[in-house]
Amino acid sequence: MKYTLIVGTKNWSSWSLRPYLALRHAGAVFEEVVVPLRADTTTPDILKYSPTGRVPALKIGDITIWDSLAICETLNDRHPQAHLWPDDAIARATARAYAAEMHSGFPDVRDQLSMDFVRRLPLPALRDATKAQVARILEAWETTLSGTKDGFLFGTFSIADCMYAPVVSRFTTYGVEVSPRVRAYMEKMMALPAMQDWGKASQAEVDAGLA
Ligand SMILES: N[C@@H](CCC(=O)N[C@@H](CS)C(=O)NCC(=O)O)C(=O)O
Repeated sequence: MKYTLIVGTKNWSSWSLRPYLALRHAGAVFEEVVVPLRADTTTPDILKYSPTGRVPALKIGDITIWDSLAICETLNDRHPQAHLWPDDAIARATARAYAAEMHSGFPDVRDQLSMDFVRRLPLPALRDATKAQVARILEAWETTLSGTKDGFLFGTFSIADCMYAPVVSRFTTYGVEVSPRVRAYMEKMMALPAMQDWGKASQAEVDAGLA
C-alpha cells in the first residue's frame, strides 16, 4: 500500500524527523507532503491530512496514522525485517522505555533548544529544569551506549535512535558539551544518509527563506 508521510518544515519539525528516519531505515518507498510551520495557514493545512492538527502523520492507502511514536510502532509491525526494535526482549522493553521517556518528556529542552537543523547557534542561558533534562539525556545515552558495540543506543539502529535524533540535532546546533562517547554517537547519527538528506532539504528551506 502506498505511503505518504506528512511532515512540517524540515528545519524545525523535530517530531517529523522521527518517522522519516524509521521509514528510511525500513527501506520503504514513500511520498512526502511538507506543510509549512509557523504560518497562518499551518493548522488548516495540517487538518487536511491529520485530525490532530499536528504533524507527522502517515497515510497508508486510505488510513491515517498520526503521532510520531504510533507511526514508528506501525512501521515496526509492517516491516519486521527492518528490526526497528531490538530483537532481545529485555533490550526491546528498555528501548521502549527510553523512547517513551523522550516522547512524553523534556519540555524545557524542547522550549529552550528548539530544533534548527542546519543553523549553529549560541547556547542560551539554560534554566535549571533545562539543565537537569540535558543531564538526564546525556546520562541515558551514556548508559545505553556503554552496553553496546555498534554505536547506536541499542546496538543496531532502532526506534530509540529515531526518537532521540532531533536531540542529536539540537545538541549539535547549540554546541552542548558532551563526552567523547556521546560525541561519537552524535557524529554517527548526523552522518546517516537519511539525516544528511533531511539536512539538505532543511538547508533548501533556509535558502528559500522558509525556515
Ligand atoms: N506528540 C506528537 C507531537 C507532534 C507535534 O507537536 N508536532 C508539531 C510540529 S514538530 C506540530 O504539528 N505543530 C503544529 C503547529 O506548529 O501549529 C507526535 O509525537 O507526533
